[in-house]
Amino acid sequence: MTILTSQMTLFLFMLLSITTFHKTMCSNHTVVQCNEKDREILLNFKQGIHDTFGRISIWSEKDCCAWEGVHCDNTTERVTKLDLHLKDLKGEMSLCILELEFLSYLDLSMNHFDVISIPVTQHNITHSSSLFYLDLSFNEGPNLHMDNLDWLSPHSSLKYLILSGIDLHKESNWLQVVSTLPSLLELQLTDCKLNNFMFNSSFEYLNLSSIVILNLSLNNFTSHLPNGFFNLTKNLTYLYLHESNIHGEIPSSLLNLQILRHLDLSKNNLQGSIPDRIGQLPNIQHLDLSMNMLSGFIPSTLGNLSSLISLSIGSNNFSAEISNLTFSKHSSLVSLDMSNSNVAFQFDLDWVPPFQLSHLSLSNTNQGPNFPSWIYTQKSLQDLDLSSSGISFVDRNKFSSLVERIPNELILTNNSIAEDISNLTLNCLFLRLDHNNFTGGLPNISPMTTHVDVSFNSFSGEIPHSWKNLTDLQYIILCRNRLSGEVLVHLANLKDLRYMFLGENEFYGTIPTMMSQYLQVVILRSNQFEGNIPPQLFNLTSLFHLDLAHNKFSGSLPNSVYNLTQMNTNHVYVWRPVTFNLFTKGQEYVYQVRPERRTIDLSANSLSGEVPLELFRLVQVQTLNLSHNNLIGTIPKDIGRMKNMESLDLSSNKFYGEIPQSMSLLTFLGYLNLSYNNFDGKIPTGTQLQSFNESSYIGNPKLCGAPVTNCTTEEENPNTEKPFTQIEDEDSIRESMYLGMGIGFAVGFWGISGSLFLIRKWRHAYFRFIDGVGDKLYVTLIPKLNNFGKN
Ligand SMILES: *[C@@H]1O[C@H](CO)[C@@H](O)[C@H](O)[C@H]1NC(C)=O
Ligand SMILES: *[C@@H]1O[C@H](CO)[C@@H](O)[C@H](O)[C@H]1NC(C)=O
Ligand SMILES: *[C@@H]1O[C@H](CO)[C@@H](O)[C@H](O)[C@H]1NC(C)=O
Ligand SMILES: *[C@@H]1O[C@H](CO)[C@@H](O)[C@H](O)[C@H]1NC(C)=O
Ligand SMILES: *[C@@H]1O[C@H](CO)[C@@H](O)[C@H](O)[C@H]1NC(C)=O
Ligand SMILES: *[C@@H]1O[C@H](CO)[C@@H](O)[C@H](O)[C@H]1NC(C)=O
Ligand SMILES: *[C@@H]1O[C@H](CO)[C@@H](O)[C@H](O)[C@H]1NC(C)=O
Ligand SMILES: *[C@@H]1O[C@H](CO)[C@@H](O)[C@H](O)[C@H]1NC(C)=O
Ligand SMILES: *[C@@H]1O[C@H](CO)[C@@H](O)[C@H](O)[C@H]1NC(C)=O
Ligand SMILES: *[C@@H]1O[C@H](CO)[C@@H](O)[C@H](O)[C@H]1NC(C)=O
Ligand SMILES: *[C@@H]1O[C@H](CO)[C@@H](O)[C@H](O)[C@H]1NC(C)=O
Ligand SMILES: CC(=O)N[C@H]1CO[C@H](CO)[C@@H](O)[C@@H]1O
Repeated sequence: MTILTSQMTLFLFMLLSITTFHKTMCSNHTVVQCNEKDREILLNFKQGIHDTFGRISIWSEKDCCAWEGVHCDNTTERVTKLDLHLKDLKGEMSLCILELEFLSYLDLSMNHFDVISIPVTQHNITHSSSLFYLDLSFNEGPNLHMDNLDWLSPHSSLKYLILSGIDLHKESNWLQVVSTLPSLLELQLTDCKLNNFMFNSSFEYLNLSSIVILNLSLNNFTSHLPNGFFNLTKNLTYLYLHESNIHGEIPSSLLNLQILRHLDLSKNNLQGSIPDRIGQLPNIQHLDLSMNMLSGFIPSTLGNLSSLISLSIGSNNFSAEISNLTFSKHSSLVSLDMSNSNVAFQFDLDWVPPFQLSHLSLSNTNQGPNFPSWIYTQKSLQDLDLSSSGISFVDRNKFSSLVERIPNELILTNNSIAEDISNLTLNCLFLRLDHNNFTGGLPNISPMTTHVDVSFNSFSGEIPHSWKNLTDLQYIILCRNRLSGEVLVHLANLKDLRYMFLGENEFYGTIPTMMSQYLQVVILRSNQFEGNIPPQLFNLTSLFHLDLAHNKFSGSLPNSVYNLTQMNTNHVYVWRPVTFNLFTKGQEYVYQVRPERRTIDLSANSLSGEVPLELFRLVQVQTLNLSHNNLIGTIPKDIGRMKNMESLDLSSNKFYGEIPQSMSLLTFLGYLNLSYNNFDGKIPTGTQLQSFNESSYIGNPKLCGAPVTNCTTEEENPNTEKPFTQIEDEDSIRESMYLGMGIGFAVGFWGISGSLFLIRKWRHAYFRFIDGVGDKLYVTLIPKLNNFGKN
């Protein structure tokens, strides 16, 4: 195993240290004193570093062997190991550090270094290097690059070389360089912008036969894999080539790799069919061919791979049938992902598989209308994803006990299940039952639950007692049900809540003054909430989407609205965006929650009083809808600074005064509605404000200028009643939603892409999520990440 190999080395290393330690104790040696030359090199290295958190501030005292991350040999007193991973270091990573004569282990990974410098002296290091472990990976500097890898040549003892995340696109000979390292066991060059596999030159002379672990995922090869390439890598056991823009067919030399255990070719452009010879990979345990363009039949020889632990072949173009026979020998299978495929599943109704899965995804496949009965036999499922699989009917008892058992992730999104599950207690951490036909009360959920989405069902009644103490809950999505009660009283206790989607239910009550400080999204749209909007709501520094529309809120807007700092800064961190479709009066519109689209929608309430001018200083807001209230105010000149504004609706209020010339600076404005107010003066001319049609301005009798016609005559406005009709309002909502919608926005709701791993913040979130999934971790692309932490 990946983890074993590197761990064993670590173990040996420690064993060595312990023995030397023992020896010194016997000879009553005094404390190790650091070698003066080594000390100087370390101090040199430190010079370029910004140690923002003071993690290596101790690096100045006399004895460098006692410094953070530095390890010396007890007898020779020379520096042998430098481990500074995850120390928040920034600045320059100077490879002068490799001049440490006895350095055998160097780990500078997972910091924020933004430049690497390679001193010329690197190329003529005279001592024979004993460096066997070198990890510079996952530093987050935007411009971390190396022109070439020539500096590696003195380090011929290297066994582990991990440079993931460093831009190596200028190094076209990377393969040649690494082939000069005769002991190399593990090579990780993920996300190095490699664009070349030396396809056109000959590679037969390369010596890659020592490599056991090869990870070249997340590069951009834009080509096929050279056919005989894997004839050179006879010891290859772990191969990761995920998302690397590889074209062509699966090369036949790959199927000669007799000891291959992990093979990940997912998210490429592979074509052709899976060769029959795949059945001759006797040791394969993890096979991931998902998200390619493979077609044809799924070979029956796949059934011979009796060592398989995880199989992922979804999102291809197979036109195949799969029967219980395909899996007859897969008694070790733990993870199966066949999502997004047209494969016809021909399992006998009474089939009892030879395996017990912990992870199963059959989303976007054709399973229904009955829940697949073989899944009921799986007693150790941790994750189950059956979204969009056409299921309508379940065996009530078997279904209940299955879903209650699942501890991690349960996704049944977008089926037609119409059960009453109010008696169940679901123990999963991630729960998605949205877009079904569940009825009755909400089920009980575990106090550890972090994500709940039960939107678009027919759940009714109040929030169950078990939902009132969910201290870990971060995402609660209850939209479009028939739920009622004073929900906010309970949610106010959830200190970690980020997303709160309660729209389109029958909830009532007021907004409490204390709410989670982490709230990013608050959607209370279309309920019966009432009372004032407490100033504290505008004090939530992470909030970027606030939708209180269509309730009965009253009172005025507090000045503290400017404290919505997230509406004002242009960088937002969000776990993931959310998009869903709303059907209103037979029409569908897309409702988007994404951080680039800062939204304030307070429309169709009974808000009154003066609108604080601060509202128009929230420069990042893209959608502002205050329509259908009784708000008074003018549009200040400041509005010209709201440069990102795409949709502005102030209609049916009591705004007055002139439309400032500066409004013409809002070049992204795609929807404008100022109708039915008391604006006066002339609409600024020669600007795009003329590109909106008259309906944007109608109902302001004193407003002049194109596109308003008849504006010289003082219009009578006998009817002071607001011309507010439900239909008109919904039309305008729909329009304003459409506008400014990004093209190609297709981030799946809970979709987790491999590139997640590159972004530290996300990586941690993902690992938390994946924790306990065990083997799923292996199929993912970076076996290195937790080498020394896990297993
Ligand atoms: C010897 O080395 C080990 C491991 O590096 C260390 O823990 C120990 O303190 C050292 N012993 C002395 C006497 O310095
Ligand atoms: C080590 O040597 C010093 C003197 O050189 C002595 O005082 C001390 O007791 C010795 N310690 C041990 C553990 O033998
Ligand atoms: C290393 O090479 C550089 C030029 O490449 C030369 O100037 C320098 O003297 C050499 N250093 C040693 C220690 O040989
Ligand atoms: C390949 O692996 C075997 C078994 O671990 C080992 O004996 C052999 O030396 C390796 N080959 C190379 C070229 O490292
Ligand atoms: C990959 O490389 C091709 C050309 O070599 C380029 O057109 C494409 O944009 C690159 N893709 C990415 C994701 O960088
Ligand atoms: C790879 O090796 C196999 C068997 O050892 C051989 O048949 C094939 O011709 C080789 N392919 C290339 C391109 O060298
Ligand atoms: C849900 O049930 C209602 C009536 O009970 C039915 O009209 C509707 O079509 C069902 N929806 C789905 C998605 O099954
Ligand atoms: C829930 O449990 C109660 C008591 O055990 C039972 O009377 C009721 O029928 C159950 N409801 C459903 C929908 O199973
Ligand atoms: C809520 O959780 C806390 C801490 O876990 C516990 O002390 C308290 O009893 C729980 N309250 C309810 C109503 O379950
Ligand atoms: C808003 O937050 C600030 C600082 O966290 C605090 O001083 C202030 O009292 C808060 N305002 C309200 C209305 O809670
Ligand atoms: C706005 O935030 C600032 C700084 O956090 C705080 O001092 C101030 O009290 C807040 N204003 C209101 C009205 O909460
Ligand atoms: C247990 C079981 O259902 N076995 C069936 C698997 O498929 C073959 C071929 O369709 C049947 O003959 C077995 O009875």
